[in-house]
Amino acid sequence: RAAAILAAAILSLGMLPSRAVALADDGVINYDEAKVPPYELPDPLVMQSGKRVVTAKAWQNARRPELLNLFETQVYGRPLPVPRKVRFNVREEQGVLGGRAIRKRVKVEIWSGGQFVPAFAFVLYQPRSQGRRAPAFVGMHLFDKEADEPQPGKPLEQDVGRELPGKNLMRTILARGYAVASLDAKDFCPDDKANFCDGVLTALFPDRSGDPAAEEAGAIGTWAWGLSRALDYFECDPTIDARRVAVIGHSRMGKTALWAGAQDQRFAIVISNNSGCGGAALSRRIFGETVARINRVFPHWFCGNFKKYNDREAELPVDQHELIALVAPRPVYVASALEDRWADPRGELLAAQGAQGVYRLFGLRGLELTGDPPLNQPLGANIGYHLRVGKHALTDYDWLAYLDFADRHFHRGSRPLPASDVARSRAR
Ligand code: GTR
Repeated sequence: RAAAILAAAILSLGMLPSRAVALADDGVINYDEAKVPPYELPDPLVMQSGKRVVTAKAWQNARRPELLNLFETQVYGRPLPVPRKVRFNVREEQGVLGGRAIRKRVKVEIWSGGQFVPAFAFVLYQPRSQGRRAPAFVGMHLFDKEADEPQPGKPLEQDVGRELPGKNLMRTILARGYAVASLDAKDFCPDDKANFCDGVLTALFPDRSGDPAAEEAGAIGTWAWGLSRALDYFECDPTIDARRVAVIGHSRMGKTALWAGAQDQRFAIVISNNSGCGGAALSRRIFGETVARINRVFPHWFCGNFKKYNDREAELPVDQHELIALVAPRPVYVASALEDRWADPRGELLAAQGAQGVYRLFGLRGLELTGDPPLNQPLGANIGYHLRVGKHALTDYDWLAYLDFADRHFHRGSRPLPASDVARSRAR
């Protein structure tokens, strides 16, 4: 095992063998660090007018709204409106895992056209209350909602020396005091360019059809809206600490988690796992998946305007380090996998580092690192980062790092339950 870890550890990002791969009709995908073009990143702390932002107040009041607007109009589309009325029905509330936890199935209806329309459903696992509200993780497709004992993470193929303390990951998450909720992307819009407007999108917004127009939300914007609606539920469930909710996602759902967390400041922590192009990776590096390729294969993910930047990344008024910066001053975690070159691990690291100036404005430490990151070593204070061995996946290793990060940032302990709910949970 030590040999395997050592072998993995001597591979640093820069030392990976270089190769360029031709995909059917995509031209050439670059995997060669030497072929990354020279580029200049937009400075998150310089307004479009050229004025420098030097205070946290100026960031919050002027630059943050300016950047949000650019991401809305040029990348993800305008946010869908917040519903006027939402109704939550807890359809099942059952003791699971030997009575140590509770599973809830929640159906959500949204007011539209003069009536409540069934919108989406999700499953929530939470520790049996110890008299305190549980902090929570929420994301799309985090576990199999039908399994009796779902397993959110995937075991790592290589052993990196971190054993799960519980029987499996769900038990570990619950034993550490966290709730975890999983939503289904297709409830909001199917992940299919031919019919992505089916789902709740057209039920609630009947004028939507076809590819997203210039500033219209695509699938990522729609899914992000869904994550905020789950947070609306947490605000109504007195057993959950809605002020300590981490939004998390892997890959396309990592892009979604970042966009949800950038916009909705109620998310207390934002976690991007291997989110790559259109997520945590810098577009201007043109390494692995590119803007042109993602727009061609997934025309329904981003807004219409994003297609203007196919093969013209330098013209983007933003880059993805500024998406990460939009989370400030809240903690954000970016994780990469060594073999996941399609997602450009180095581009994800540079984007995380590129957000640091904004955290410093708030007097916060970001990710202090010079040179290549050590493997399998969580880093950073308010900007967390790790590069683990292995492939594109949300693994138990990743989850354990996120649990530690959340423990550190949620350290003050959650608020007590209201007295009536303490009595109710005792009676169960
Ligand atoms: C790929 C896509 C990536 C990533 C991934 C996933 O096909 O090119 O951007 O989102 O799917 O979600 O697993």
